[in-house]
Amino acid sequence: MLTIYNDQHVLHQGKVEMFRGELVPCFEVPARVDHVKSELERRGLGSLQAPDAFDESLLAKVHAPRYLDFIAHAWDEWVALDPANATRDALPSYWPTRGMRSDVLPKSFPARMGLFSFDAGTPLMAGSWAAARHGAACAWTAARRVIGGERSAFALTRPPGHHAGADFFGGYCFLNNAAVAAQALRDAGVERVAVLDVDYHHGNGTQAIFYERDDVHFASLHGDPLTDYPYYLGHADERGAGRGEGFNHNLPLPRGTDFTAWRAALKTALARIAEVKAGALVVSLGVDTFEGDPISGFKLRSDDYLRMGEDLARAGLPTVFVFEGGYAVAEVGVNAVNVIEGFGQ
Ligand code: SP5
Ligand code: ZN
Repeated sequence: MLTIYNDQHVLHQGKVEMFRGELVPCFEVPARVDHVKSELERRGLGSLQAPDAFDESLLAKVHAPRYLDFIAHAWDEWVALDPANATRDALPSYWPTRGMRSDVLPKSFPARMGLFSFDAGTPLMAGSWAAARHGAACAWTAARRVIGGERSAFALTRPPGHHAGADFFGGYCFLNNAAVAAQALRDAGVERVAVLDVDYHHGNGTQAIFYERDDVHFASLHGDPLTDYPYYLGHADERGAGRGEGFNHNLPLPRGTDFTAWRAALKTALARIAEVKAGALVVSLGVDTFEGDPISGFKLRSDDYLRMGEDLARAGLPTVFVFEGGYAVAEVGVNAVNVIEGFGQ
C-alpha cells in the first residue's frame, strides 16, 4: 500500500507523562513507527513516499486559529519562562473547569497551556510542532493520493491525532490527522466521508470536530469511557447534534472484549457507514486493542488484524489509513501491517 511516511516523527520524543501520580517514561515512543516501517519493508508491502508540500492554512479548516498560534509557539514560550526549561518537556498543570472562563486568553503561558489541553499525559518539546505538522501533511497527502485514484493510502506518522480537538491537545495528540484527511476528501468533492476509529480509545477530538456536521460521519469502537480514557466522551447516546444528528456512532465495549465481539461491533459500524452512503473512508488505525497492550483492555491477537483488514476492504470504499495508538512496541509493526496486508493492494 502506498505509504506516506513522516520522517520527522523522531523530532517529537517525550521524556515523561503523568500517570498515577508519577512522571513515568512515555508510552508513545518513536520506535512504534520504526517497527511499522520495517515490517512494511520486510513484507514488501510499503512503497514509502514523503508528503507533498503542505499549505498550513488547511489546518485552520479543522483547528481554531488561536490554538494553532499557541501550539506553533508553545515551545519557545516555555523556554522563555525559564532557560532551564529547555532540558525538560512542557506539561500543563492547570485547567479551566465548569464556570471558569476560556474565552479570555490568559497572558500566562502555563494558564494558556491548560486552556488548550485536557490531560498531563501529553508532553510537548522542541520538535513537537514540526513533527505534528509534518504528520498532518502526511494525512493530507494520503487523502490526495486516494482522490487521485489510489484505492488506499496509509499515513504512517506520529504523534497520533484522534484525541486532538479543534482547540485542544491531549492523549499524545496535537493535530487531528484523521480530520485533516477527511476534510481534504470533502474539499475534493466527496459528498460524505466516514471516519472509522478502531483505536482502543475513543476518538474524542475527531468526534468533537465533526459533531454538528452531516458531511462527515464519525464511528468509533472503543473501551467504555466509564472505565477508560478519555473518560468524558464516547458514550453510545452521543449521536451528533443539529445537522449532524445521526452522523455520530459510538460503540463502547467492555474491558476484556475479544475479537469475536469486537468484529460484531465493526459489522454494525460498517453497516451504518453503508447506510449513510459514505463515498470514502478514513480509518483511525490504532492497534492498542491488542491483548498485550500495556495501557488498554481488549484481547485482540495478531492474526485478528488480518481479518480486520479484510472486513474493512469489504466496505468497498476508497480508504485512507491514519496511524494512531498501539503501545506494545515490539508487536505494533506486525499488528498494524496485518491490517494493511488484510486490506490488500
Ligand atoms: C492515541 C492514543 O492511543 N492515546 C492514548 C492516551 C492514553 N493516555 C492515558 C492512559 C491512561 C491509561 N490508564 C491505564 C490503566 C492501565 N491498566
Ligand atoms: Zn489509543
